[in-house]
Amino acid sequence: MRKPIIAGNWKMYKTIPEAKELVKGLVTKLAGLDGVEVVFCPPFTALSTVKELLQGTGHGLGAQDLYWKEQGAFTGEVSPLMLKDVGCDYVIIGHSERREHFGETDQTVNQKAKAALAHGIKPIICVGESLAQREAGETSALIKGQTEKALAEIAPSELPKVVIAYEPIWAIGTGRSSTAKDANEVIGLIRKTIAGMYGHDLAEQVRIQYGGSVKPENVKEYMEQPEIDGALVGGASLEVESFFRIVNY
Ligand code: G2H
Repeated sequence: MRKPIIAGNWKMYKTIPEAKELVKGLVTKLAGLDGVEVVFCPPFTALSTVKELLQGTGHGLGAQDLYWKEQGAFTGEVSPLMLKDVGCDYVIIGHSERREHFGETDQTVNQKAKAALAHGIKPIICVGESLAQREAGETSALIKGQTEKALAEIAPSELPKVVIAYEPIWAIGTGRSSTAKDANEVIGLIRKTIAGMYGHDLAEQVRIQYGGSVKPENVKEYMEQPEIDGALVGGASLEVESFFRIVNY
């Protein structure tokens, strides 16, 4: 059985004192939580602080991006070695905001995913269609293509460490979420795509999250769907009470 995984993607929010307040509050409230893997994805600047606060809790730490080289003259970039050094268990790769504003492509997503795995960091790979693509009936082809390109050359032995997040772009931070049934359908397609590459048994081991305006009020519907194994939560992960309620769906 796949263990549900709920990750808070803080995006470009939270100073160090704010991060401390949020994580301290959540660690206290989540003590004893069982059955759900919780991952905190703060900005790079707060990774070290959050790691310290998570010691002994069992919760995971994730970064929001990485570069695929170990080191070098790449001003402004952060390497997998550095993420490992600070104690990251996960890294979000290919979020639509990075694809849209920072030139992320299916090819760079693939390079980053391979680099993360090579350093023992589990990638949370984001895929998702825009509203125009959905309305043009392109969702299935696009999602299949994004999934195949992201996973290219990833060894079968590494696949169970990969998490995929299906985030329809039109549902991100808009308050407009995909229906649970629609999300389940697309996530089923992602799993089928993975099965086409790696076989049914391995595809059954991959956890696939839904992301896009997940809130305490709607999380249960998503988590009840058979194909949905978790959530990638943005806005609603920034406050103790709302993220607590989501994780305790
Ligand atoms: C989608 C999600 C988290 P939000 O980007 O990755 O953000 O929950 O604010 O829509």
